[in-house]
Amino acid sequence: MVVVSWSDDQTFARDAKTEQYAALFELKNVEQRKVSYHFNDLASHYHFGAMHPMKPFRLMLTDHLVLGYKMHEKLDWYRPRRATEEEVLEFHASEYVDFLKNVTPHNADKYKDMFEKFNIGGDCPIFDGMYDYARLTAGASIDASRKLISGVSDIAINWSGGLHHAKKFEPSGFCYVNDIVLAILNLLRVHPRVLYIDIDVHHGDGVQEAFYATDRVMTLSFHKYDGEYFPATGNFDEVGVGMGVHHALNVPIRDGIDDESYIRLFRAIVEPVLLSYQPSVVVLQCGADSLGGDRLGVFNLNIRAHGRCVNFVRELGFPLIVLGGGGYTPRNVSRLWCYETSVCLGVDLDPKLPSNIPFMKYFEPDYSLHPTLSGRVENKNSRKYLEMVRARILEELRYLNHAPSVQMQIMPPDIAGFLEEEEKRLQEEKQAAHEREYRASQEQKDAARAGEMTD
Ligand code: V1D
Ligand code: CA
Repeated sequence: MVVVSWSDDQTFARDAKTEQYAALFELKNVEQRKVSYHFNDLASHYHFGAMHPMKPFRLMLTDHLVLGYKMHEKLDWYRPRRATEEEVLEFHASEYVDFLKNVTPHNADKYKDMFEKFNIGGDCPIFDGMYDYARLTAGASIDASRKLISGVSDIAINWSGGLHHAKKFEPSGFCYVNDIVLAILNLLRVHPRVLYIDIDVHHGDGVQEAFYATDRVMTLSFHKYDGEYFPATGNFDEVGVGMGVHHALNVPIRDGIDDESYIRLFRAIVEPVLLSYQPSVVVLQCGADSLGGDRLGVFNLNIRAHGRCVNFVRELGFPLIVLGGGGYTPRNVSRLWCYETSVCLGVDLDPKLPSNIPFMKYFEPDYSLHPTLSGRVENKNSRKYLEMVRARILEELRYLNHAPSVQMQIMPPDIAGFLEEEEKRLQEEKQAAHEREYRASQEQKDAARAGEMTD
């Protein structure tokens, strides 16, 4: 039995069965991992509208903090391209992409009849450069997935991504193109199983829906749920369908959860999910609206607690894509994602913000990386409730007592064609590896026999 050190206080043992499924990707020493940062500054210049809570400017603030702390010296820094139309079409319907491509605030009148059909309105307005913005954010996530696939990066960060609500046929919840689904589809060309974890305060419904019928992706979302809070989905009973049954997990949380309860719940769920599902790559959506003091959020988390969840996943050692998401108090969003960049790098930052950064006024009066954000909302999550949540998820996991096959019998039609070729290649690779192993063992035996004869 090989014992893999997982983190300071955790040890995971690999038995023969785990070994059998874990052969495709080597776990590296977490401190040696290469981290890439995918950000096109153009994405931070778009405006959803004066009253709209989504402010791409938060990305510029994040960028200034990351540069101010000089983390760019330790990161592989990329300025990604826009996703191509062809790439966007890997998930989104052509009718919807045509609409996104053509509509502008200036010609909106011409398209008015389509607004209801395409869910255009308060949450998802038509704004200048909307499609360009969506393609920039998606291009960054696709590039991040490519860096993992090629092995150039072990961790790839895109804070402009994580737009988890976008659907195949329509935008939703400030998200127009689902960069996460596009990145995961790309990972599935090579990786047998993808684990998607979502710590945005909202349910990751768009990603869940896209992979609801496959066992190649497990979606796990932690979110506020009361049946009304946007998007009003994500109760325990959404577990997947067909081949995907038991591969969607939802952790419904009440208002005001605090640091300790959240971290405990996160670890208590993520650890067994990993053991049961055995992914070969992890995608983590780090929505910053789960912080205390968020304009739309209702939790009580501090920056360190949110970062502890990221660190917990990082320490597992899997290839990892780290994405942004929601977050509506820009000064805290930028602090969080700067801090989480340092977590990915495994470096410590001075809690006092660097003094040489633009927009310093945003960080008044404390100029700290870790302002107190907790304690503003009453915690409605009793111990008993959280214990029940944990037990419900573990119960669901019992159905997953083995890693699902790499082979898929039934796939959603749009994903199936896309993956067929990769599946074949993967099987051939496995067969070739088996044959190599067999030949090597025969050669060893032959050599031993030859040795016996000469002794
Ligand atoms: F407060 C607003 C002002 C202007 C426009 C929209 C809003 C707003 C606040 N909250 N919109 C919402 C949520 N929408 C509703 C609608 C009411 N209808 C019946 C639905 O409650 C949408 C919240 C979206 C959250 C997005 C996200 O944080 O999860 C995200 N993640 O990645 C990117 C965004
Ligand atoms: Ca979530």
